[in-house]
Amino acid sequence: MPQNTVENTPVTMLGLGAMGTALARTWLAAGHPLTVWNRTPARAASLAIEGAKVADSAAEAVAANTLIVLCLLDDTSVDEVLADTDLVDRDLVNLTTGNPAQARARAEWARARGARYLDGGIMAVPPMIGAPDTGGYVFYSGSRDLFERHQATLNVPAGATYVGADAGFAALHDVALLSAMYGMFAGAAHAFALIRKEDIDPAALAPLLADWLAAMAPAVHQTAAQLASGDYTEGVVSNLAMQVAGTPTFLSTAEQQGVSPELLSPYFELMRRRLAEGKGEESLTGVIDLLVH
Ligand code: FVH
Repeated sequence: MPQNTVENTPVTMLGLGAMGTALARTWLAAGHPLTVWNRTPARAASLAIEGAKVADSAAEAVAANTLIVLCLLDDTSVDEVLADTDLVDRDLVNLTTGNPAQARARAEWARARGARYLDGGIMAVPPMIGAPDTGGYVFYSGSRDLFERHQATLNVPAGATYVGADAGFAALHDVALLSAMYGMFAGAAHAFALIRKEDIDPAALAPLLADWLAAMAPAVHQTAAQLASGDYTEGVVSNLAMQVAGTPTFLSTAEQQGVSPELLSPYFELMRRRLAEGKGEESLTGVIDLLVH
């Protein structure tokens, strides 16, 4: 096994889309010898000028280095790109977005081909790569040994956060956080819709929304504590009964403003179901139990 340091670990990068190119550029800038390959060769041109070696095939790129990073469109493209490569004794780090089952299957697939495997979930958009102050990072799961061996190199584009030996955990954390993000976007969309036809500047609402969401976000810590203790009434300030009593106000306001309640209604329905189970003194944590089959 070669001695790897952040200064000199050579990296092979497969996939030079928006994200792959951003990742590759940080390794080049940090002085890592870099070999790249992309299905459409033109996308490698700027990296070649910056010092990357451009391989003629994925097989040639995989043969060039031990550490192979993939950032492709989806799991199918990973299959296609690696089909004719020799992965024996390679360290495969797959940053292609996928679901947990795909990650676990890919880990087995890699093991069967003689490779070590780490899966990754990128919590960043391309401009956040190589920009530590922007808060981007990458979840990793799979072989802990592999993570520790390459941690310094993986830290170059964005903070590397290991979340477990189960190869599916990076994808699961990724999807969990992004799901919460979509819930937030859904709430914000409803809020903007409510003021859409009024003489209220969306630019004036935006900072109020951002501050309010930031103020409410720490509530997830109480949710986690309640899930751990099993007592969903612990420390409750605004109980479920009170919150359900308030839902008609939200629905009537939506109606008055000519706004569809379709983003809010499913959540309100779950709150009502939990209340109907006699859990009025709880927080909203009980909704989680209704979601899990
Ligand atoms: N960009 C983003 O904001 C998000 C942030 C979070 C993580 N995602 C995931 O990163 C993966 C790559 O995303 P990307 O932004 O680089 O995507 P594209 O710019 O569309 O590039 C796609 C690359 O995949 C290659 N590719 C697609 N299909 C195939 C195939 N069948 N065989 C070989 N390569 C394939 C494509 O090649 P080309 O079109 O240039 O020839 C690009 O290199 C992704 O999982 C995001 O979910 C990004």
